Parts: sequence; structure tokens; C-alpha cells
Amino acid sequence: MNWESIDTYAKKWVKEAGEKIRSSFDKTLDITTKSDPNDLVTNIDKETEQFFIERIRETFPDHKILGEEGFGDKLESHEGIVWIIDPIDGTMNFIHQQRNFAISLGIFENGKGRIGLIYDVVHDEMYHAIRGNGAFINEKRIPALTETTVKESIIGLNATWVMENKRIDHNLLIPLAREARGTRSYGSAALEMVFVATGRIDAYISLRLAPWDVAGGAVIIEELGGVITNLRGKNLDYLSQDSLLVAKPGLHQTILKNYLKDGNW
Ligand code: 2AM
Ligand code: CA
Repeated sequence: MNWESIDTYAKKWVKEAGEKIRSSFDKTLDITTKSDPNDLVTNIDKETEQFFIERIRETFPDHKILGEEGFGDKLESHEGIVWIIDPIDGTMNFIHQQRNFAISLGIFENGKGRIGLIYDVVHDEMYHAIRGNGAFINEKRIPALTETTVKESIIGLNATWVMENKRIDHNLLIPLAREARGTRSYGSAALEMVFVATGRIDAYISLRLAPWDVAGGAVIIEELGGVITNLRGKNLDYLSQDSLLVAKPGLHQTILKNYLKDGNW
């Protein structure tokens, strides 16, 4: 089985899952909370993850699965082929807005990203990449990323992090927010990563994300020459939660060196 045929299955299932999510808009959601009152999950998140797991297990019984809702495997390493799935990234948006959410899927081999798929369900836009083959929105190739300066950048950044006052490090984000051309917050890490990939924003920062929030986007970003690390400038391990800095080449290094280096992220 080669990557192109794995990708064909993955895309087909993502589209089918998207169709099911769109048809759920008319129905009443069953909403529950997870770690805190704002950490939401719906029956659609769970059903969508189970939909993927059934198909992957049937077609690729030796592949492993890491999914946000916990129906996959408990992984301690990235040995072999691992599907990293967020059935709905941006669940709060899904519930409140019925838009600004995505299905995020990364397929990794021995810890290395091979396939990234992010599906903006409402716009029927599939962002996709197979490592080494370029990145696309639907059929259209996305051009490689170019360098820019902080002054000319729009930075994806959640105001909640900047305002956080329990940890002094968060104040380091204030000069960055002030000196950038603008800041934006969309509430879906997967979409914010593809917005960096397509140049709609220039960088994206988060203080805490899980592997399923970032795995699909990472493959797409790297395929275009973008850089992805945690806020300490280290590679992500795609097994644990971590902070995130995704940016255009050059800008990534500038933000790390000039704004973030004194933080205990
Ligand atoms: P989710 O919708 O799949 O939960 C919101 O700014 C972004 O952060 C979304 O991608 C959201 O993913 C993610 N997110 C929300 N709460 C989180 C948490 N407690 N840990 C890690 N990521 C979280
Ligand atoms: Ca989710």
C-alpha cells in the first residue's frame, strides 16, 4: 500500500464524515463538558471519530489511531503508521456558530508526518498534502510561503492567553500583539494553521494544544516551507500537549528570538 492510495481512502472518509456533519445541523446536539465547563464535546464529535475508527480498522488493521475522543489506541510511541484524528477541531464554534470548525487528520510513519488533511466542512474546502508532493486546497496548488516582518504580519493569537495573569510569561505576548499589523482569533487550531499555509495570516501562536489539533496542519505547513515548533523552539512530539508557534520562514525565528525567548513556556 503506497501513500497515494492511503490518501485516497482518507480523503473519501473525510468527505463522507463532512457530509454527515453537515446533515447534523438540522438536528438537536447532545452537548456535554469534559475537563472544564468550557471544554465541550457533542455526540457528533464522538460519532465522527467512531466513523473513522471503524473504517481504518477494517481497511488498515495494522495501523494505529490517536483520536481526541479516546476511541482509538492508547499510544506511548509513534512506531508504525498512526492516524491522528480530531473529528471536529473548533467544537465551541461548531456548537455556537455552525462554522469555523474542521476535521483534522494527520497520518504519521514512525513519528514523521506523511499525509495532512484538513477539511473545512461548511465551505467544502479540503486542504491536503502528501509529504514531498506539494500542498493543495481542493485541486488548486498552494504556493510556497515567503518571508515577512512582524510589522507587516497578522498573527493568530487568542486574547485569553494574552490577558492571562497567573503567569508573567504571558505578558511577553503583549509587545508582539502590539507591534504586529493585526491579530486574529478563529478558535480552530487546524483552520488557523491552514490560514498560515495559505498566507491569510502569517503566524499562529497557542499555549496549549493536543497532537490531534496540530498533526494534519503540520504536514501541510512544512510542505510549504513554513516552520512549526513549540514556543521554546523545539520540535513537537505529537504524543503530548504542548505550546505551538507556526509561522512563515524567517518570521518564525524572529518571533522566537525577539519576543518569546525569556518565557517559561
Ligand atoms: P477543539 O475544538 O478540538 O477542542 C481553540 O482555540 C483551539 O484550541 C481549538 O483547536 C481547540 O480544539 C483547542 N483546544 C481547546 N481546548 C483545549 C485544551 N484544553 N487543550 C488543548 N487544546 C484545546
Ligand atoms: Ca476536537
